[in-house]
Amino acid sequence: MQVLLLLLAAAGLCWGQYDPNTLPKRNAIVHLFEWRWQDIALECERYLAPNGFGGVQVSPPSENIVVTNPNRPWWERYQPVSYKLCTRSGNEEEFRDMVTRCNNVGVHIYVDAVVNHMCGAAGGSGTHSTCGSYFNAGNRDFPAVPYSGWDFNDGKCHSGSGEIENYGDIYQVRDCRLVSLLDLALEKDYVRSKVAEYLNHLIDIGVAGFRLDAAKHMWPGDIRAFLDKLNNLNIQWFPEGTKPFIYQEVIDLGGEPIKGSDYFGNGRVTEFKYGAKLGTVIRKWNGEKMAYLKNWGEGWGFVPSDRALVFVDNHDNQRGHGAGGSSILTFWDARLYKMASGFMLAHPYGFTRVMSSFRWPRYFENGRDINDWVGPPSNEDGSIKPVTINEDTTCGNDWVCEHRWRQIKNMVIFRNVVDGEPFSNWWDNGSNQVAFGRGNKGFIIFNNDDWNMNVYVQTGLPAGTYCDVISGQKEDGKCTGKQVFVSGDGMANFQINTDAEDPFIAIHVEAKL
Ligand code: AAO
Repeated sequence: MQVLLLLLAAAGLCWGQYDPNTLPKRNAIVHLFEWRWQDIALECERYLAPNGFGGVQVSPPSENIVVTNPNRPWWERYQPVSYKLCTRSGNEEEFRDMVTRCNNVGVHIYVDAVVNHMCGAAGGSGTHSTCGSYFNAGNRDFPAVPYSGWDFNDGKCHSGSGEIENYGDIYQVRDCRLVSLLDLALEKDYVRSKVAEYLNHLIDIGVAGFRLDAAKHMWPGDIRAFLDKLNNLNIQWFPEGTKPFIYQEVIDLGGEPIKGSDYFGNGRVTEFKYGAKLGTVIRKWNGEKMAYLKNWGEGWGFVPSDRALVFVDNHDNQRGHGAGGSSILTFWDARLYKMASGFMLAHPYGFTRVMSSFRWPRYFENGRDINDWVGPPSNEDGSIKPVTINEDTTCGNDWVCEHRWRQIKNMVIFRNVVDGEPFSNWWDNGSNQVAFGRGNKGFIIFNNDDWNMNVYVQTGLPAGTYCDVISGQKEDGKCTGKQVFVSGDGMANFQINTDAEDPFIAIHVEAKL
């Protein structure tokens, strides 16, 4: 028994890195999808640090194939050809400058690490790569790493086509090609060492952790083997002995043999059920209602809270890639999206990631967006357009900047204010009017019914006048939006009409007059 416990401890505890490595009271990161490094550096300094964001997930920084048919899709960045830090987002110097400047204001950088594969099998040969490195997909030659034929899983895959044909077969999922992407032989120590070298380069520059792309397509033990080779974080910004935060992209919506829990030994996993279910509830599909959210979290069959990375949408499922389906809420459904984001950021379950997108010419044909490939706002020569900032603090050049929407930004702050406080004072009307608090620090209430709401509920908060941080916020000692009066017994009256611009109200102790 003792031996078993020791083994379990070794497998489950020693290697795992579950702590997001954000500064205390910074409890959300934002995915600045396809942003340039120089824009991220500025955003850390001018917006993210002052508003309590803990970090940024950046798009893959490793050199990728240049795809011209279609013309420079966003997904070309998921096809590495080398581990040089050289992409449309910027070069190594700009990457270093970003990491340094963001760390210096307490905003940490999380790298999207594409290490399951290189480019697609039909990627051709030549120097059509973001840094001009030569490669030959046909004979598996990537001299800039270097990788060659025996570093790939071609011989190990047992599906007829060499592709993943059946997600019910765990060997295919791990040993065959995902959408034709050349699958690295991570069982080889050489390949593990090259991956670790790449990640250590990033760690030494100062990054705080990694999203492991396509983790489901790697064996958990192979992941552990390269994680085992990683350095501790740079002591210029992190306490000695800090391990990188690891969150693995494992799509587990149920119904397949590979489970998120298979990966707990390595770090956290992306909980895809979260956004899919929350979208279904807020859209009121399949008879779902917000009252059912009372036991949101593990009660809904999600992974344990301290193993979960959660999000309303991600760069894939906001455009029909990956998994989650049509229930996923995105900026295109702004009103419902803000409610879902508000719910997520108020609720204690999981570590939260906010999405920040670019607009694209969405166009549905037969239920599918035929422009799902369109890359970031760019110039004629393919370079990515800068993120410009309008006078009203929103973004220009087709950058959506959901993280700058007042409702979402203020809920990121709410999450920091209520950090560590228990889920409390749940109330619902049996339908789609619900409310809950976080100890005596914050309270949120929603009306997603088709009729007006006028209720007295227990907030758990100290008496006083609070500014609603959804319709406005506290500025110069005044509320720019609605006010809420909490009486001595913690009760407060809330009125939310069904046609309100945003049918929810949130208050917390730092927005009290
Ligand atoms: C592009 C072209 C391809 C071409 C390839 C190579 O589109 O036609 O063959 O280049 O030339 C992204 C894009 C891809 C793109 C790729 C490389 O999305 O379109 O391919 O870059 O440029 C699976 C993986 C998951 C992956 C997701 C997209 O498990 O890891 O597919 N996400 C990551 C990234 C993503 C990136 C890659 C990985 C590759 O976030 O941006 O791809 O680096 C099931 C499985 C899931 C599976 C989905 C989709 O989901 O469970 O594991 O995700 O299928 O194939 C229900 C089920 C649900 C199921 C879903 C869809 O909801 O409950 O389980 O249906 O069937």
